[in-house]
Amino acid sequence: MKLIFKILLSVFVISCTTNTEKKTSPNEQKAFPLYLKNLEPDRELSSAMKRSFEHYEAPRILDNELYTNFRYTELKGFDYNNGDGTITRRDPSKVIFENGKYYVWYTHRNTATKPQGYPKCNDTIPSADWDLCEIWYATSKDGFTWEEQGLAVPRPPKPTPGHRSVATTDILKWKGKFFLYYQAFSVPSGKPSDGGGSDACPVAMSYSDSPDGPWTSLNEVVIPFGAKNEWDHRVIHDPFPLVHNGKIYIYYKSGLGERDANGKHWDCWGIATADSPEGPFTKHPLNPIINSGHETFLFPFKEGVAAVVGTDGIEHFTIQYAKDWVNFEVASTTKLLPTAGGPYSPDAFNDSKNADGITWGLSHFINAGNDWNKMYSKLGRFDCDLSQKTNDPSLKRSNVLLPNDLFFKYGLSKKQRERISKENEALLNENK
Ligand code: AAL
Repeated sequence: MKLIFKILLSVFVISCTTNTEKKTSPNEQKAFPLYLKNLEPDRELSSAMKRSFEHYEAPRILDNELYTNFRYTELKGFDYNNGDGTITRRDPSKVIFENGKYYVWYTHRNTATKPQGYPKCNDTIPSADWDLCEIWYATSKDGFTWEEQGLAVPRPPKPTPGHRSVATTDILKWKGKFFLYYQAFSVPSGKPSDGGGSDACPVAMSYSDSPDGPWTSLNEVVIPFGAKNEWDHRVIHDPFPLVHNGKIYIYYKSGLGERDANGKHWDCWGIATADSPEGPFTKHPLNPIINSGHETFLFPFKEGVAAVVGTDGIEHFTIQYAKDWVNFEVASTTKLLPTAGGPYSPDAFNDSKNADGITWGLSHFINAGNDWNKMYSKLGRFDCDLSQKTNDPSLKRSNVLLPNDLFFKYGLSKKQRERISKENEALLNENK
């Protein structure tokens, strides 16, 4: 079906874009046909139908390689102290396959108390879920049951960046060696810093000959803050390394503009590239290159790169694609996306010109115990069909029915009910 459709579609699109004859005007043309095979090449189309054929890879969701829904599975092998908030595991790296098993690295916190916020924190009490953390790792034979291996990157001694917390890591394999990039906090998250950032940290790196370590810290920042009035002045978050055209591409997030009514900066993503893992990294002149997604992850797909753009921003809950690795276009919209996903991306480092895509990875679930007074996060597994080779129609279904009570869980606030009753009263008074 896919091949026939693609042939039909290419004939139609070519005729649309190259047809120099005057198109039939809408009034003269017949109704849109029941089957696409009867679609007239010179037909005048509405914006929506034009977009269906020209913007998206395919007008029907089942034929769109960059659409998927997501399925989730609880992981075995991680203990969370009965969810008392003292242990957290979050922000998993990409998953890699080495030595006959899967590896993942993540932010690990094990503190005497749950996070207490700033300035209640101190040298043993965390301000946030990712404060006073280290980078730990785990291995697995099947991606469902994991064996925690323990510490990979500790907090370095003062004054090395990261002495307060090392968090939100990702892995690069380059010329047979392994590199972990991570956020290097020198102050507790929540402490206002230069330019109003309260989650301020640059990116640092440690390296090893083996995924099992030992890891040696470069002991310096590799992706620095932007200058005072630059978009990425406040934070450099979520380093995400991939290999493209013989270079290292690190996608990262920062937040620009004033905080909005919900206290949010405008989350955007940029690229920093280098010829070697320790840098120097050059920030792309077109940065920012993704306009949304506090939680976004990427993977090489065909000759380009895809981005799963999660929470926040005008294009949140979209899957995007950049054939040139810089200019992203929305490829599909979807729901229940992985938060802070770390995909198993076999082509992450092999500079493929026809990368297959992904079918699973790990993500995190914040407030895992549904009790903000015991704030901790846990890791989970997601599965999807964002792969050229895989063809799972159930993962292309769009009408994923959510439990009805989930909708009523997100009810109106007292203030919203008061606004509505005032509107009702005003309407009744107008019509007395
Ligand atoms: C994550 C990431 C960064 C932030 C915090 C931990 O989702 O955005 O790492 O600092 O939240």
